[in-house]
Order: sequence, then C-alpha cells, then structure tokens
Amino acid sequence: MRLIDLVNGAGRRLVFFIGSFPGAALQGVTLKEVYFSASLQAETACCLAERFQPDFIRPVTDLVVEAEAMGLQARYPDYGAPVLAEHPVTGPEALDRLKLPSPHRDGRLPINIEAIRLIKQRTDKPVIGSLTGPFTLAGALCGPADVAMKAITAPQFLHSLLAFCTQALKGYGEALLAAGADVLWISEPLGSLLSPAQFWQFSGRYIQEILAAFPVMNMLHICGDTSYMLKEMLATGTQGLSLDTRVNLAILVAQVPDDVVLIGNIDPVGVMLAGTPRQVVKATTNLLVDMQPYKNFIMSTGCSLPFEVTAENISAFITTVRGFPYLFPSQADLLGSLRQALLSGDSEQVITLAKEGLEGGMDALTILQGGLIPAINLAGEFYQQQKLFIPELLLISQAMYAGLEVIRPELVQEQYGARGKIVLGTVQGDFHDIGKNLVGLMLAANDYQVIDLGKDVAPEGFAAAVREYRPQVVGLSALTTTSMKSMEKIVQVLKDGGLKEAVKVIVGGAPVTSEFAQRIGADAYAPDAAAAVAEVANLIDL
Ligand code: B1M
Repeated sequence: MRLIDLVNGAGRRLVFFIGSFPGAALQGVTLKEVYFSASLQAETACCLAERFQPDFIRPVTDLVVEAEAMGLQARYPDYGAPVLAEHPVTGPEALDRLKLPSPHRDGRLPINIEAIRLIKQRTDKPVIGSLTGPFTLAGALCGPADVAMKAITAPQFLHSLLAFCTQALKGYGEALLAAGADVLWISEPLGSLLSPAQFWQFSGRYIQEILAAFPVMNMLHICGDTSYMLKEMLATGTQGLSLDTRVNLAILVAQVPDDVVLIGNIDPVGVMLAGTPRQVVKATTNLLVDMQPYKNFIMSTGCSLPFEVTAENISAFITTVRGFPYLFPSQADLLGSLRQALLSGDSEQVITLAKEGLEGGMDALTILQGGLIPAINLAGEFYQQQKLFIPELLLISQAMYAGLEVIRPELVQEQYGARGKIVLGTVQGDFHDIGKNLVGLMLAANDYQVIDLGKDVAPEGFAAAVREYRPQVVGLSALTTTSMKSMEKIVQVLKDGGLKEAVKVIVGGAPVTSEFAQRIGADAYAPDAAAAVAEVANLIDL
C-alpha cells in the first residue's frame, strides 16, 4: 500500500506527532534509559499511542545510532538526544577501516529492532521505523560542517562515504521492516545545508536508492525551510514529505503532486512546548483551515516533540484535529478544480464550480477559504516569481469576483446592520480591493452596516465620510508597502479634524502588522477578514 492510499481511505484527517520523548516523561524514565532498552522504547511509544490515539506510532530514535554501530563513541544526556564524541572519518583511510554494521549485533541497532517487534505485538496502528539520512549519517561520521564543505573540496571521497552509508542504511532498513515496521522514515536534517543541485548529488539520489529498495510506505523528513528544493525532494520518490515549521505548507501544497502526502508542521517548541493548550488549538486550527481543501496532507509536528511537552498540549493538538470538519476526497477534488480555474483566470468555470460546490452541500466559507483565497494567494506567489504577469493577474481578479458573487448570498443572508456602522476603504495610492471587499462582506454577514468608500480613497474622503455617516469604526486596507503610509496620514487627518475621539480605526492588508498599527495610532489590526470581524466587535464593545 502507498501512503496516499492509506490517507485517502481513512475517511478523516490523519494525525500523529514526531517522536516519543514525552512518553519517557509520562513513564518517569530518562531518555538515556530508553535508548538502551527495547521494552522501555515500546512502553514509551505505546503509552503515548494508547493515551492520545495518534494514527502512526514512531518510537524514540536518534541520529547517531547507525554511526555508533559502526564503532563511533557517543555520549547520552539523561534528557536529550545522544551526541557523538568524535567524527573520525575524515579521509579514505578512515573510511577503509570502517566496518559495515550488522543490524542484529552492533551498537543499539538490535535494541531499536526489538522495540519495533514489541510495539507491533501491542498495536494494529502503522509503526514507523526510522533511518538517519545518508548525508546526515556521513555528517555524523566526518563532522557536520566538514561534510558540507566536502561537497566542494572532496566530492569523490564524499560519494564513497555516501555509498558506504547507503549500504549500511539499506541493511538496517531491511531489519526494521522485517521486525514489523510498516513505514520507513528517513530523517535528513543536514540536507537543508545544501543547494538544490548539491542536495540531489549528495543526498537525494542516495535517498532515492534506499526508498526504491523497499516497496513499503515511506516518509522523508528534512529540517529548515526547504521550499527552495521541492523538486529535488520529490525526485527521491518519497511518498510523504515531512517538513519543518518554517515551510508554508499552504503555498507548497499546490506545487506537490496529488499522490505525495505533505506532513507537518506545528511548531514543536514555540507552540507545543512553550504555548498554552489554547495556543495549540489556535495554531492547529489555523493549519487545518489552510490545509482543509487538500487530500494529500497528514497533520503532524514540524519536528520531534521535546521531552517536556505537556500531556495537555498533546491532547489539545490531537483532539483539535479529530474535531475539525473533514472534506471527503470528491469535495477536495472540486476545490482543487476551482483553484485551478481561478489560477487560469477562467471566470465561467469558477462560477460553474462554485455553484456545483454549493449545490453539493459545501458551505460558502469552505469554498472561499479552500478554493478562492488559496488560489489568489498562489497567484501572488507566482507573480513574485515572475511566472505570472499583470494581464493574468487582472483575469484572475475578475474570476475571483465572479466566484465571490456566487457565494455572496450564502455569506450575507440577513443584513440588518444592527451591530454597528463601519466606514471601509482601500487607502490612497492603492487599487487592490479584493481583500477589503471580503472584509466588508464578512462584516455585513455578521450584521454590521458597511459603508464602502471603494479604493484609492484620500484621507479627506475618510474624514468626510466620518462626518456624514458617524460610524463607530473606520476600516483601512492597504496591500502595498508604499500605500501603507497613507494610513498614518488618515489617522492624523481624523485627529486634526477632531473626529478621532468618536471613532476607532482598524487597519489591515498583507504588508500591515500590529506593530505598524500601534506606531501610527490605529486602535486595532486584523490579519484576515474573520479576525477583522472579531476586532470590530471588540472595538464597538469598548
Ligand atoms: Co498587486 N500586488 N499590484 N495587483 N497583487 C500584490 C499586493 C503584491 C504583494 C504582489 C507581489 O509582488 N507578490 C505586490 C505588492 C508588493 C508590496 O508592496 N509589498 C503587488 C504589486 C507590486 C502591484 C502593482 C504595483 C503591480 C504593477 O503595476 N507593477 C500594482 C499596484 C497597483 C496599485 O495598487 N497602485 C498591482 C496591481 C494588481 C492588480 C490590479 C493586477 C490586482 C488587483 C485587483 C483588485 O484588487 N481589484 C492585483 C492582485 C490581485 C495582487 C495579489 C496577487 C492578490 C491580492 C489579493 O487580492 N489577495 C497580491 C499578492 C498577494 O497579496 N498575495 C498583489 C487576496 C485577498 C483575499 O487577500 O488582499 O491580503 P488580501 O486581504 C486579506 C488580508 O490582507 C486582510 O483580510 C483579507 C481577507 O482575508 N485584510 C484586512 C485586507 N484588508 C484588510 C482590512 C482590515 C483587516 C484585514 O481592516 C480594515
């Protein structure tokens, strides 16, 4: 079975977290103890699995186990990953002395293999057997900085070292699978030190060789922002790409083939360790919203969970995923076609598909957040990369409006304007109005009266509207860094005209930040239309 088949057949969003360190904390044992005991590895992994019910089980593992089995010395902190005390394989002679490890005899390899066997006795869930990536293993043997430099100074030697590592990893991988592992995982954190071409030369092609040797489900994990070498990562033939928190999955997913699963990427430290359960729920929900329209996604963490992550945070993570609405593959396909139609600027097709979605029971917000918005954001990305130009952008904007018109009646069903009055506009010098219109639409849908002044509105225009309509809130939108300056002017003009006392100002738009809002004397900032509704409610209640 391929990973995508498991994902498509699940009928819900699959979820797991990387690593089992917190299992050691729950069991009251040190990681050092776990590394040397197959039964403790099984116990720590299974206690996490039984308590939180992730969809995959990945026992404790580390990135030095293969090097250690080749005879290198390691140190074992009580509560951290083991570290190598030496990196002696700096040249061909040292490589010649290195012995190929036996998975059933050398170092801690037999312990890890036995742990997989014990876990399989206790569970039906897919179990992940982990290998260190070939380039990362080479880095363990000759030093992480040295291995990077050798890509330039000693490529021949590096290829010999990598061929040796690949052979060792294939032997260990075979033993993990024979013990019962269902998924082969490769961690190649050092891969992100390389340029795309170097990655392929010194990492990707060796990973490809390992993955091709085993017809089982597999996943490849690389740390850092690896968006720049997506093509090379995909060329390894991996079925699942587990990517770091720094990668914007919502942008990347549109460039990943449908049969490759993206895996990630909640921040294991900033959110899972340092955040409160509420912050975990928020970050997880945000990613679920972004990825909802895509079938080929497994929710996970961006890297290993630290030992100290609390049970409350793990529970908040898993239960948020389980409780979030899941789109069935046919609905996800419709949204995929809608995004494609929008990116092609095909208004007619956008209208047809948006109507089809509504008629099929999909709600308007899903069509907006899963179809129209991700596609126009991708258009922005392509424009920046000079893959699209203004004529295409104009057609795309037109198609965006066509799609918005289809869903508008569903979003704004009753418009009484009972909750307050807002004057809204895109500031002077700026002609972008799609985001501003969406904010207006969402406010109207939430029972606010919206007076929309349009785009390229001068400061005096906002002041005149405040005098005429007496709103509680003025909303300013800007999409370019140059037009942001007009926002400051507008706040000043309102102050100079004695109008600022009576109204609150909220600002937003892609380049605007909360720091900027504070600096110019605005009362609130919102990153998107839903947040704008919440902020306006706060401002009016103040
Ligand atoms: Co242009 N454009 N554009 N553009 N355009 C951007 C903004 C840009 C980031 C593209 C890029 O380089 N990647 C870039 C700005 C760079 C910068 O300054 N940092 C840019 C540029 C450079 C330009 C021109 C200068 C190009 C040129 O002529 N060489 C030119 C500028 C014209 C001008 O304004 N003076 C220009 C023109 C155009 C089109 C006319 C072709 C078209 C606009 C059509 C229209 O709006 N009627 C267009 C488009 C479509 C875009 C992108 C691709 C998409 C913008 C959009 O509609 N996003 C955009 C790239 C991007 O942002 N990814 C880009 C979707 C919309 C739902 O999101 O608007 O961010 P957004 O709104 C969000 C939030 O920001 C927030 O909520 C909304 C909904 O969630 N929000 C608020 C917005 N306003 C808010 C107000 C609030 C609260 C939240 O409170 C009141």
